[in-house]
Amino acid sequence: MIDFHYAPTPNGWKVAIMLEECGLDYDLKPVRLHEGDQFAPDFLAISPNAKMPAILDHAPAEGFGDAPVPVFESAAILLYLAEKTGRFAPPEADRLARKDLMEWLFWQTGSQGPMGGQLSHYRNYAPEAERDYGFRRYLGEYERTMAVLENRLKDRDHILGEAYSIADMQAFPWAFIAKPLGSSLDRFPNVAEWRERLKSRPAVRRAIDLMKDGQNRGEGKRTVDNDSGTFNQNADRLLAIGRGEA
Ligand SMILES: N[C@@H](CCC(=O)N[C@@H](CS)C(=O)NCC(=O)O)C(=O)O
Repeated sequence: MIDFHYAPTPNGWKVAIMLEECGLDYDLKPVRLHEGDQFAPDFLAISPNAKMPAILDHAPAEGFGDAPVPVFESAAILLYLAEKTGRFAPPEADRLARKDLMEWLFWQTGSQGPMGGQLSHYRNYAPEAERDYGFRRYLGEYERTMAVLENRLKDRDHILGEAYSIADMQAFPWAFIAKPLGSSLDRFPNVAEWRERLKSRPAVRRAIDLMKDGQNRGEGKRTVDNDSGTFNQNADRLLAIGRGEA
């Protein structure tokens, strides 16, 4: 059994998609980000970055030892699960395809994800008075990454080519929410088609519907202006936790 520490956000969906695609049994452990669950010692032991998604695999594959295996960072989790199941990643022996896979996982982790995340913050949650420059800056950066994806998907159905893989699962959620981010896929038709292709997969739909009612949006949306407990990660807090003071 796999404990799946999850909140219904694009980063959470990446792992939900893989678990659903593989039909793996998982025990859903909701992380209530506005309640500060990400700072609980038990959670930090699994995810020292104090962010979800994270997993705890109680039945790891041979070679991982006897204790349950914790994994944090979405791309690392997807790779771990791909290796565990032998699915949705090119085989180790295909060195070139493996290299491609690593490139696109790192690209998402280092470029598309952080730009989308900051765009989301400025568009949806930043103090009203301070939104403008941050929004424009990250919209441009996010759309730049969409252009990279657009070019990659020219003449390809999926990021690695023919085969659907964890590289697609990693990048899809941030393209899926282009509109709520204040962007649009109109200029990126290859991305728009790929998004539809993935969205039509039953496993992807189950994943993006997981705990849908718990999404931070609509009426009652928590923002920096109305909720001091949300979006409140900082160095002081983590250092205090490290000293055992919090
Ligand atoms: N690079 C990380 C990003 C994870 C991340 O940013 N998670 C957010 C939710 S989408 C989180 O847990 N935020 C809690 C907080 O900032 O307090 C990954 O891909 O796993």
